[in-house]
Amino acid sequence: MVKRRANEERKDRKELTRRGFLKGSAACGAAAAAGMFSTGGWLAPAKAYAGIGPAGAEAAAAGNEHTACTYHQGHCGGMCPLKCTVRDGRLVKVEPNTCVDDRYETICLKGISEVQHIYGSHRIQTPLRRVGERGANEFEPVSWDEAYDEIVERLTSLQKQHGRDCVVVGATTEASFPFLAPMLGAQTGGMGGIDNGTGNGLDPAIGHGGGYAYATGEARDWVNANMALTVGSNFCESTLPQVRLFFEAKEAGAKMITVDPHFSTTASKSNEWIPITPGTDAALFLGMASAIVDNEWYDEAFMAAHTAFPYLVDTATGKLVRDHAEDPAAEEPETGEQNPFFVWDAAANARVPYASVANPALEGTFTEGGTSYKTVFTLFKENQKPHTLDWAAEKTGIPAERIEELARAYAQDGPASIALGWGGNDKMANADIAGHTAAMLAALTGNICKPGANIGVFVGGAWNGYTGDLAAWELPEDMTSADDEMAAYDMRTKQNKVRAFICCGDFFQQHYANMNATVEWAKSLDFIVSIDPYFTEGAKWADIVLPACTRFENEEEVGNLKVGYNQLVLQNKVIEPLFEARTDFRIQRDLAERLGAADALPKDSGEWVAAMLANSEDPYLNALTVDKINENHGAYPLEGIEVPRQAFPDLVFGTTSGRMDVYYDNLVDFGQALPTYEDPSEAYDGNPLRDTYPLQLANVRSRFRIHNQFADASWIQQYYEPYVELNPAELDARGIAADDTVEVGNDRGSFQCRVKANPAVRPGSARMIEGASADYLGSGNLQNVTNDTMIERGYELGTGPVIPFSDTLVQVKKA
Ligand SMILES: Nc1nc2c(c(=O)[nH]1)N[C@H]1C(S)=C(S)[C@@H](COP(=O)(O)OP(=O)(O)OC[C@H]3O[C@@H](n4cnc5c(=O)[nH]c(N)nc54)[C@H](O)[C@@H]3O)O[C@H]1N2
Ligand SMILES: Nc1nc2c(c(=O)[nH]1)N[C@H]1C(S)=C(S)[C@@H](COP(=O)(O)OP(=O)(O)OC[C@H]3O[C@@H](n4cnc5c(=O)[nH]c(N)nc54)[C@H](O)[C@@H]3O)O[C@H]1N2
Ligand SMILES: [Mo]
Repeated sequence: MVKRRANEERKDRKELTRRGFLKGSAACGAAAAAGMFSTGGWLAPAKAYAGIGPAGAEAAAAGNEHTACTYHQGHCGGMCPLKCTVRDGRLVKVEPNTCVDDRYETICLKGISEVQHIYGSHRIQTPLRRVGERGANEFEPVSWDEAYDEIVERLTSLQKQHGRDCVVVGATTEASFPFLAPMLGAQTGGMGGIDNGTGNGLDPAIGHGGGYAYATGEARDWVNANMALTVGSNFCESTLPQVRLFFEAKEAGAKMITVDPHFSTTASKSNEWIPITPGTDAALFLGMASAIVDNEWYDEAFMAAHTAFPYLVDTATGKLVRDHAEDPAAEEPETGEQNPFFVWDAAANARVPYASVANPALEGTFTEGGTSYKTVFTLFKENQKPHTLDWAAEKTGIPAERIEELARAYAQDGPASIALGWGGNDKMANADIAGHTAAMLAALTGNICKPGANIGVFVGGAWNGYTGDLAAWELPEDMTSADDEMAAYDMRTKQNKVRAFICCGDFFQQHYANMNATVEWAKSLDFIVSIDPYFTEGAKWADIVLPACTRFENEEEVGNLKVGYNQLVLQNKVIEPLFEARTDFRIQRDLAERLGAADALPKDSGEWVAAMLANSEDPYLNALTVDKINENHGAYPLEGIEVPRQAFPDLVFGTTSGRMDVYYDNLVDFGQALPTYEDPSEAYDGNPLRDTYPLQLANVRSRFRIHNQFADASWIQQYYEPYVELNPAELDARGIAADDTVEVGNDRGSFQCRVKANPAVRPGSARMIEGASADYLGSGNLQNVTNDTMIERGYELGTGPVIPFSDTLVQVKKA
């Protein structure tokens, strides 16, 4: 099954630096492209293009051309099912698939451009071994056998010395490595600190998104809303495959309002754009809450029946009153049924378990047996006192009347949805407070889990649509990954046992702020492996670099099966692996053979995919087969998707008490049991650091990239190459001209790149699309300047602190 290649084969290879090596390959790729087709050619239907004259038709008939289906990248929420045309072994055309129904037939510029990008200049062509200093970026090509031998030898000896869990396998979303950490007994590093800022505050009140603020419904539901209020998301770029849903809602009469410091694409497509001071989303929501409370626009019946507002709090401790003290040794926290919360029964003038009265007191201070209680709503009203409309206006820069009218419309004109983001305020240290306050707004008004009224991040679709319960491959019991000693972001600064890191994707660039700190740590590790189709920034610190396949390449007919937006998508072989690339599955399988773990893994990816279906507990899925999915062109609808998915339609939430648990008594010591405004950690007005570094640097996503991907998609580069954007007034003030090369810096570090003048960017901020490695910038990397302060409160939150990438102040100077 695994073809072993003699080491000798590689001996005659000239040693090359990585740069030299990639350059050579780029020239090769370009020549091949020029020889194969013109850009006019790929636009024509593949068969017709091949068939200019009868000779082409013959070629097609002779089997030189075929189509095959796969899926595309998933991190943009796409996972678009693609129909690919291959001619003479080369991918020549990528089209939307004809599969489920035309609502799911999507493709974007990134998908189309793969005919060029998979042959791009940064593809790694062969395994590489570091020859120079760590980070000197000097590598020699080696054979797979040499690479594997070195990996196994180094990992085994490190594990003998320091324990099995001295290894971390860090896999990004796009990489597929479910077997590697278990078979090594390695830690996984988690995806800690990313996209969890707002969710940390929102989810405990709803129990839906596991700390990630996934919306309680789909964007398809916006058509039912009277207003969809987007705050901190640029859906029209960050969910390109479903952007149609935004316009359908707008045409159906939903008022699309976007709150964003910058005139984003989504703002420009909305009915209204409301500019806001960066990092102050919590202040906007708190101001809205005050307007709702002061004007009594709230929904008392909903609050009494479905939220924690009537629950009693012991005023001495700030803790919610429950039936009995929880057993600290208990594995699972007790539910509200097992250990009830209490409310005040006015008729009986006594505290009673919450489920026992229909009309508990919403407000009041009560005393019983010497203990004084207040309801959550009473405490909330007290806590709102400083959060007045005028205060909110001052913080956010949004006029008080506008905040008040927004609150009124949200509460009174419903149904209304709030669309939060992962890319805006989420990347500020105070994001949880905004999430918590957003939950308050829904709890006050009942704008939740009914048509037109949902809340959370709608970006992606795959994260709030139907999920599909594919079976995981069962590994032997003793084959499990190790407990994570700490989150990966803490490994740089806190004592730990990690000696080796396997990066599947670019963990080092993408999962840490403050690159210089990351690099120092990377240099101190004993062994680093990078596995990726492309040569990443993090690969520069690796000892061994392995070339992975893209979605289009496979050794086998069937590669993988995933859940995309409301459908199953199958990865079929489109072309043979390019260069010497191997699939993620094969790399794991090869390593398993060397580690004596092969029997535990599927023997090939076909067996793996078949088991995902056959072993699923869902009868709809286990009745499916690969053949059946392929009869439907490699994509298959999940069950019930005609109706948009709705979380908690019966208003029984996934919380401890089953209601919206809006009071967080685990945060009493931080003064955040109820949302209380705090500034971001660095990028706030009035920070003295602003005298030196006056600009906040917003990190955003764009339709031209997926994080660090598509940097070497040269067709896309014609429209976008990495730059920082500033308002023209900020450029003038610095004597910088558009397109100049600038240095962006602060005390953590600096980088250089070109600058664009853009009046859509808010004065006082700079904006940059995250993800470009130093190879595409003048020098350095965006991550050199980003803020890696992890605030103390964060460690009390469900998914730990958020990395505040955009909570960053910089100065921009002409380079
Ligand atoms: N400064 C700053 N940093 C940020 C952010 C920010 O706003 N600012 N945003 C953060 C956010 S929100 C996120 S989610 C992360 C995302 O960052 P990642 O989690 O790193 O992103 P992904 O897109 O999942 O992974 C992309 C990597 O996987 C590789 N890849 C693609 N397909 C495959 C495959 O089949 N096999 C293998 N082995 N590799 C493959 C790609 O070449 C690429 O290197 O970045 C975070 N980093
Ligand atoms: N094409 C594409 N799509 C993607 C991705 C990609 O890389 N490319 N990445 C995916 C991933 S992992 C993620 S996390 C999502 C993120 O998706 P989104 O949450 O939509 O994030 P962004 O696209 O970065 O847009 C963030 C918006 O918030 C605004 N903003 C910045 N600071 C603030 C603030 O303080 N308050 C408010 N109200 N707004 C602010 C920015 O100007 C920007 O318009 O996108 C996903 N989709
Ligand atoms: Mo993300």
